[in-house]
Amino acid sequence: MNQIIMPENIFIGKNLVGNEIEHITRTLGDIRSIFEQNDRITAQQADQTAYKVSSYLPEKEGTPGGLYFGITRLCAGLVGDEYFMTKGHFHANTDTAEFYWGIEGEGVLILMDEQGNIKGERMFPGSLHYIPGRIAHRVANVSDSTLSFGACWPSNAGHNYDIIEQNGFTARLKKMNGKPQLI
Ligand code: M6P
Ligand code: ZN
Repeated sequence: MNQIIMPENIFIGKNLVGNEIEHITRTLGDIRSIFEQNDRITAQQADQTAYKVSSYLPEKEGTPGGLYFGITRLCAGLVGDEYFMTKGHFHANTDTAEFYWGIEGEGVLILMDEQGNIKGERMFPGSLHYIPGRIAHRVANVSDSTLSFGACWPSNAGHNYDIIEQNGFTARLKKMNGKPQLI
């Protein structure tokens, strides 16, 4: 009774650890189709990690009112002139929003509305990003080291990857004259 206990899962430094944390890895081969010059990904590079996501999903997927928490670690690199990036998605439950925040490294959060209008927000340690419903979101690493960012989203948001798989984003984040540009 009236006990004070240790939490099961902790966010320590840049790591999310605990028995209930789920870890997924996406290799360059897994996300090959998102890159314009994907023929540049060699068989050897296909096994290379592009990013890892650690998530705490304390509610059953689809539960209204619940929240999920994730840390994504995105490696540095280029496929041709395009920065390593996450797959990107709309939410299946279209009106649900999400927070992203920068933890380590430098990146750009690419936001696209349903009409295809694009906006990029600089991501850096401490940057905070509100992603409203009906906005597709993807993060690119524009630095030479790992980019880590946090995410918090509703447990009934879901992921819709199909629209992005079919049409992509209307602009790509490319390294042009040494600088990131949305083209
Ligand atoms: C964040 C959250 C997750 C998402 C992950 C990777 O942690 O938005 O829901 O899965 O980034 O992004 P994606 O699913 O687009 O590859
Ligand atoms: Zn999302």
